[in-house]
Amino acid sequence: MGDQTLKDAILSHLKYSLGKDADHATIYDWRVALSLATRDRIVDPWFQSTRATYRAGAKRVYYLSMEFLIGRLLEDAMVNTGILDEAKAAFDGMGLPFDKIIHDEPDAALGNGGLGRLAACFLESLSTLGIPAYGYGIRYEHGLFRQRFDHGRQVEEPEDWLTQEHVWEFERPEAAFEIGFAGETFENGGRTVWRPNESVMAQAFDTPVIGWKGEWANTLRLWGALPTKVLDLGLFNRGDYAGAAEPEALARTISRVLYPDDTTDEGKALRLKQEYFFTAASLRDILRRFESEHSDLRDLPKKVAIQMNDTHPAIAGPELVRLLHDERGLPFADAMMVARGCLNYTNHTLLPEALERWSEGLMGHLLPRHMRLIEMINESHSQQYPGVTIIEHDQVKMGELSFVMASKVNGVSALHTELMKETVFKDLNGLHPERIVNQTNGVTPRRWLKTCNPGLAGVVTQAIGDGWVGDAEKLVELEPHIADSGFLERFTAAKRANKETLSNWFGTELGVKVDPSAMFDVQIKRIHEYKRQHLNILETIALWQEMRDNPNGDWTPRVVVFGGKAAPGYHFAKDIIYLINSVARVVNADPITSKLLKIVYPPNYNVTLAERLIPATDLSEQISTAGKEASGTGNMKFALNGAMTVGTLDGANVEIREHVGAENFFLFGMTAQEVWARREVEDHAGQAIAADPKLARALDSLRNGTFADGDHDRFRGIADNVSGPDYFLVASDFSDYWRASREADAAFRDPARWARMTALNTARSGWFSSDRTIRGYASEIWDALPPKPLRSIAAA
Ligand code: BZD
Repeated sequence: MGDQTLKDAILSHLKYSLGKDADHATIYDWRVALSLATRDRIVDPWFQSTRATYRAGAKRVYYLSMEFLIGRLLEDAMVNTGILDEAKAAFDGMGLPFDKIIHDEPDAALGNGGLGRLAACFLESLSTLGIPAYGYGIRYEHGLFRQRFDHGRQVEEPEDWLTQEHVWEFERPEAAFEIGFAGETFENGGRTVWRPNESVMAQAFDTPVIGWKGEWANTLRLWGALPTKVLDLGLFNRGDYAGAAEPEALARTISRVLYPDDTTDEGKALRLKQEYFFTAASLRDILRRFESEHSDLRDLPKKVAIQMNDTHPAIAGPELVRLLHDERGLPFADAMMVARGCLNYTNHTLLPEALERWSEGLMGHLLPRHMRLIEMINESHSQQYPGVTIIEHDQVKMGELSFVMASKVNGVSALHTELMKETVFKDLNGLHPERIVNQTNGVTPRRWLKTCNPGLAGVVTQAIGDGWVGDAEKLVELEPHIADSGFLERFTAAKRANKETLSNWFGTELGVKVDPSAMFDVQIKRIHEYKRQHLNILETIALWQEMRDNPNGDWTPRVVVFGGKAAPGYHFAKDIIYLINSVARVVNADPITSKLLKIVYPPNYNVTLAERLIPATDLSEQISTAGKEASGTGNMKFALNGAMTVGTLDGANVEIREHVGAENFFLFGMTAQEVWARREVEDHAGQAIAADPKLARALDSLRNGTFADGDHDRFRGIADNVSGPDYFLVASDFSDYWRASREADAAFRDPARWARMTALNTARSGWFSSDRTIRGYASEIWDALPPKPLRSIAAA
């Protein structure tokens, strides 16, 4: 490296790492060469970070998560190391298409949605703040499925990001642990010994995660499953080739695929194996590192903070007790104290069907020693605090187990944390009132403003300098500029340019022609009943019907955009997708409304698509039934990028509204308390429909075949649900949603007012930076500090 220019480094990698000469290099070759040249700039700060941590004897934070939804890494890494402009200039100079090269990178979708993306933002913020940390997870060969539409219906296809070499990772064959399952336990010399009868190797793959300004890098360590025994030579020699390869295939299954469901707890044995596999390997690694520096295990909580991202790594409680008590001989009570001193738990949902429970039978079979330890944990807790049990109806409740084994338990927004105390953890909170704390989620402003929206980021930087990138709360300095019409014009022009780019993309990629001056109204997230995409499409149908009645009315033209995947087994969610696509087909072909309304549903929503859509959005849809969305993080990304929100008082919407000002947020709908009361009203849906003819007509169109080639039954399920049980209160919130949407329309028709409101959203969203969230975890949960002051932070 040395003084080599970036261009030289790229050409050198092209030649010596890829064995290609510039005349024959493909886009892929250039992308890999650029990635390797960028990676080289990360390795030194990475080593220095490790050394600084070691030298300071600093406490390390370990973030255990089944999911890291990291997306593409190249552009973000170039932005954080400050080489983006130089890289672009190098490729421009060689006459090569820089954008195309960057967009060649596969999107690493090692997660389902918000929970996984939050983990990725946290890793970046931990590095930006210089807090020594490791992310631990699974190196899935196949991430979240690829979504395609076949005549409007979702089709799932396997995702295969690892068929190309993953250039960011370093394989660590020496960092491997044997992980056992099943078998038996016995007593030996006063200690319990677990002898598994099945095992796999967990092997580490490390990806450095560089922080803003390239000063600190932490490690994302993902475990891949390998067989302990590669080939059964005996079987092979007897000609049984399939049988001979079986151990390898079986072992690899554990890290083969990401479970694509984030709503229901399926309770499958392979899932429990995955959870134990990565948790056990991570704990082994954590103890190995601790023991190489320290001798007294009772000091573990001073040097180690472990965050369990939801209950997926909840087996960490019993496993850590096992490692300390069975394997290292600490008395059980001491092992419990040490384990609890290290562990913390974040809850991400109150939905009862998503709360993990494992049958005692399965747990006892796959992890016999852990099942016994869970019983002991349960006994010791209920002796001290009668009234709560971790095991109920032959099931282990992983939320309760995590709670009991954690020093701190946190929710992810103020409302969610309060509801946790009142509902799922009411009894435990009564016994341990100091344990639950709130840490409202955040998003990294590097990826979610600077990188994804360079136009708007440039306008912001021109006004207030670039200090906001490392300290997003500085965005409030934009407020005085909002009185300046020149600033507002530039702000609006940046949004307009993004909308033009997106319109072109809709045209070329999806064949839908949209008008960039229309309001871009976007709902992107997993498809769920509680997120209520069906409320959105019903309102869109009603709007279309009203527009047709009066095409010369004073309408605000809209482009309604949806993005999101449904879990493969979630039939109602798949019906919603089918409905949206069917409505889009009819509406987009209607000559009467063609200048007023378009519906676009690009398939395969992922991090990369979010980066494309969010900068071009005028109106962000955050319309979940109050009390159901733990936080939301998309809502924050939109506000940061100068979109207005139409939303309920749910999750972090509440805090976003407080920050940006009630007058800059389109609020509608019932509160969580009103939702509970409304469900008690007999025929609440029928009453709401009778009171709103627009809703009645929209529902009729689902039953009369308008969107189904005359097939009256195709969408009857959705119509009947909304008219009947309507647990998520689509009907009851419809009229108020309509009102708020028309208020948004009116505001949009006043461009000066709209510009002011959207700029205020950006100016006042800095608090939703994941840097602020991580500072909260560091001081209130982990007691972790950066070992050395970073220049970028000191300057901020
Ligand atoms: O976590 C989400 C919540 O629904 C959001 O409200 C919140 O903002 C984010 C981050 O805190 N939860 C998930 O994304 N959950 C999952 O993805 C998931 C995955 C596997 C199993 C269960 C849930």
